[in-house]
Amino acid sequence: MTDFIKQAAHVKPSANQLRHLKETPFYAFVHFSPNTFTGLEWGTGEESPSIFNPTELDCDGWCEAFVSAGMKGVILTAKHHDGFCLWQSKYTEHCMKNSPYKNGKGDIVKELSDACRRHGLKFGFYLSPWDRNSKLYGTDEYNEYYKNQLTELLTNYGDIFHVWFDGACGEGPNGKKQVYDFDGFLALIEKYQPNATYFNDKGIIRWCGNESGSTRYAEWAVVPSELCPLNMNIQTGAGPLYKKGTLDYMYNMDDNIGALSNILYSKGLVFSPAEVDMSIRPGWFYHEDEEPHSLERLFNTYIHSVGGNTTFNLNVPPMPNGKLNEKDIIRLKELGEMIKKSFENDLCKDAEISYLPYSDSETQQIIDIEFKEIQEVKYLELHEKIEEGQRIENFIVYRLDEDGIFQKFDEGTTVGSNRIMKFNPCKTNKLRIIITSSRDVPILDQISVY
Ligand code: OTN
Repeated sequence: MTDFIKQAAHVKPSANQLRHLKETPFYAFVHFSPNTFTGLEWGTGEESPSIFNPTELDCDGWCEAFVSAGMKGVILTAKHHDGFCLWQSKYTEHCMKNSPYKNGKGDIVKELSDACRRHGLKFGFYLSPWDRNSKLYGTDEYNEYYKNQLTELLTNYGDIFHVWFDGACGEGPNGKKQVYDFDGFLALIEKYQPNATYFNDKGIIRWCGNESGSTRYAEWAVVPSELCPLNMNIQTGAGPLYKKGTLDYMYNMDDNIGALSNILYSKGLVFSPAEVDMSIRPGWFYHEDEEPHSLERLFNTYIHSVGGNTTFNLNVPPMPNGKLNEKDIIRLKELGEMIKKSFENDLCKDAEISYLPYSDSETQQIIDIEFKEIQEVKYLELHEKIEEGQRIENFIVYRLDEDGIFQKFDEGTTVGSNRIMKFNPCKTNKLRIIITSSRDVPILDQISVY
């Protein structure tokens, strides 16, 4: 068993995953399609291209708002479930060619990807595998159609940092079932954008398992290779019995998928960090009767996602005129200011940090952080050297009180690429972190206190 635990501690990220975690922990999702004009969340595919006409499209304004929030990238729904393509596709008429925007010459993908470069943001796209417009859907020919569209997006708009494959599909038993050539899709990314990551239920970047922004108490980037997407049948018990000797009982919405109890019987472990995808408003698309979520909710989601070993993909839906709603622009600016203000003064810069053994086991460690004077402490930020694997299982934080006694102050589980602990503010001149459990020698490459 201990050998297996050590193996689990050495499952490492790819260069693309490491770059994604380090360079784009927080990015914007932009849901923009005929749904913006119909008020639907799942378009029927019967919408006329003539309704898609964002007369005041302002991609620079979008990017300014995203930059103000501290976001590092943007992902556009280039094609949502309704099948309408926000670019000039050679493979369908259900695209910008037949939109009145710029008299059929418009290309939203180009306008946004160009604006991203002007504002120092990375660009990515969402291409819905589910397509309610294409008559090919449900046949092998659809895979060729989809791969042609994917190739257009991968080759005509510059560097792509992230490709987003939504797993949603509403086709019921009487609907057209599509068997996707996912290996073929991924081969195109490898061929044309080898530095890009991709998102799906269990991929290079894994779905966190909900769309409300809630995060796991302990988020492991190292999970069983058998992790399967949510299987509603198993959920409702209507599905097949679990196949003996498999992990069919465990799927991507489970809470503790990376815990030892779940990885122990795995046939293999993979590095697959989670992404938290959530919308700034109740809907993914713009609805004028909705309001943006509170600053507190968005900030706490940031703390628990970016500071919970995941990335945060926050959706901001443009209005039919092509601009962001002023309330969303203000909320994004407020969020960026709160993040900046909360983490701009690292008290560890002037502190003395010492490492001491806690026991005969090198997987337990004491880290003392001594400030030159009494400080008010609100946040602790820890980063494991994730390129060496994710290891820390549990840690306890103590503060030295006015009587010189260490008082237990907080306790955490996983750390990973980033763990932010938010404390009830307290005054102390010394913190002690005891790493009580780790899968191998813990290696931290950042300790910050704010
Ligand atoms: O009805 N749904 O499709 C649905 C309801 C609640 C939450 C998610 C979904 S779809 C779900 O979206 C995820 C991204 O947010 C992933 O793409 C999953 O594969 C997909 O099933």
